[in-house]
Amino acid sequence: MTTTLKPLQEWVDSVAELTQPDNIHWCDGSKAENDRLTAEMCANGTLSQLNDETYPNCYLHLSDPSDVARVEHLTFVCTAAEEDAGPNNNWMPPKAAHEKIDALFAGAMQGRTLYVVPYCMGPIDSPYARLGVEITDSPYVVVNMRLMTRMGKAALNRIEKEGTFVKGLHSTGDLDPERRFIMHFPEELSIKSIGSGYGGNALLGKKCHALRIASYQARTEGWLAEHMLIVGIENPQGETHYIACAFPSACGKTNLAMLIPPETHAGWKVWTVGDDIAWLHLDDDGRLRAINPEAGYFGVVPGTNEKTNKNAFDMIQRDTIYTNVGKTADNEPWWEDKKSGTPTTDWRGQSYTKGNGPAAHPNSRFTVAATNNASYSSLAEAPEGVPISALVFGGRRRELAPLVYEAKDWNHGVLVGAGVASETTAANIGEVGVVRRDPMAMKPFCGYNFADYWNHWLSFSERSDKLPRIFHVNWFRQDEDGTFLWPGFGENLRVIRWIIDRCQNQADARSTPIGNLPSPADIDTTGLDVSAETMSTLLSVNLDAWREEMKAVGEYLDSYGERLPAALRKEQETVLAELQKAH
Ligand code: SAT
Ligand code: MN
Repeated sequence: MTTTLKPLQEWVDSVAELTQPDNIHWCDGSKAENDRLTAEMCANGTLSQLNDETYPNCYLHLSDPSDVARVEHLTFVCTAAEEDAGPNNNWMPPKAAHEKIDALFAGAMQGRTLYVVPYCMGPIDSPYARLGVEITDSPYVVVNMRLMTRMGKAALNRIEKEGTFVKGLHSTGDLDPERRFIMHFPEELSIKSIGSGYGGNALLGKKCHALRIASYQARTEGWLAEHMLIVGIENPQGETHYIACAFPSACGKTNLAMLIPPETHAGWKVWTVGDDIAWLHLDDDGRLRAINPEAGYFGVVPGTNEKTNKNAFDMIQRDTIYTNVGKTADNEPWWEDKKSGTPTTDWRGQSYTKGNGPAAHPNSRFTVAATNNASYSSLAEAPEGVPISALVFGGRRRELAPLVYEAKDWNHGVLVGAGVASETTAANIGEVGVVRRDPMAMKPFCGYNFADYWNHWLSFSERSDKLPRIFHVNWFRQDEDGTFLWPGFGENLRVIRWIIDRCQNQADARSTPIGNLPSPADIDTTGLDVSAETMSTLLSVNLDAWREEMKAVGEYLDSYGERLPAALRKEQETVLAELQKAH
């Protein structure tokens, strides 16, 4: 297989000349190709097969111990003008960036095979889908891309028809963090990544293309590429409402996308459309519609069990690639909070000893096709996507942010999103548990200046009067002893119900300076072991603390200088003034 598309063939030729591979292979996405690559990786130790009786068709990959998460400090957005990348991104001039990274690519594929991976982000027949080609020297990346995207022949056919595609060049290089860079050239629709084999750094269709490049493209084309799960909530009457929720990495998007209703909620069903990324478009009627550009899940393994996420637990019993988990003596995968089995080997491949760190890395991952998920929505492949009733922002915050509140209107909702703060997680190399601003959960993923991004968000209120309402949730409130106040997981459906009822004008709320909150009585707590006092803590607004928060949000917005939209500043001033008046 090669291609009839000249620019694609020329690009592959020029990359081969630079990187000097021994072989070139064009991926067709077939099972036979996948089986062959898997067998080769098992033979050379890149993969090992897990217990085929209890975990059929499951494999374990252990990455280099220095290569287990995204690397925001080595991730660059290289626009011609520095201000276009904004204070939210690391920046390098495109020419300097190409020179720096091309020097690392020179000869990098000697002794290796260069794989050409054509892929489609979104249902293959969707007008909203976008195409890409990743060149990589990692067969692990190829088999992951096959699960995470529509990869192979059908994608190449569409690329040849349309002629436009995002170019992604990847090599694992020598895995030295000193020679690791993830560079984006949004003006050229291209990506270059070297020195890492880990998910978000190496599976270029995901964060690099579907968020950083796509967010840039979306702004010029009038849509949104967001770090959001998409989930359908079906009530006992059979009506389904879709919501899209933006939470930072490793804050429970996969769990919410696959939620199992609690026993008290007979007749309710939850349908997964996507667990990480949403592409949102206004349709001809002015309704916001979402597609999931991905075809699989790259989820956090630790904490997954029959109680926290039974759908995920079940779907990773087969056809799954595990990365950086531990193993039992029976060659089964093991992770913290799995609730069964005993680890004998840890994620470094060393024998497991208690007190010597976790068996599974906190950012260990599963890769699995979406079709393995029992709650996979029948509309997940719909070319036109699903209509969105509510957008929900959230973060991981021990204090301050209530369980749920509703923005007063769209523009206030943009401020709520812009002000999101969350504790950092193991999904990025760096300190864990530090509160930082993570607007719209897009801090690591917005491919251009946040000031322009907020302006783009604000522009939607002029384009439609049928926009979804905007909410903020926080499942992670704790008391002074560090105990979680809200049970979370399946019980979050109780909060989602209030959100959907609000969208239908069927639920009450009280107005406060930060937005509209339910009274404790508005959230159904039947059968739940949460005291009235706790509910009132979860649903209260600490005016003193919020005044400080709103001032801090103002200072954060100031750091975007002249480009900050005046309308966003006005929203912040209004909320602060109301908080001051309420004193
Ligand atoms: O590494 S990924 O970016 O793919 C996962 C995540 O951090 O959200
Ligand atoms: Mn994510």
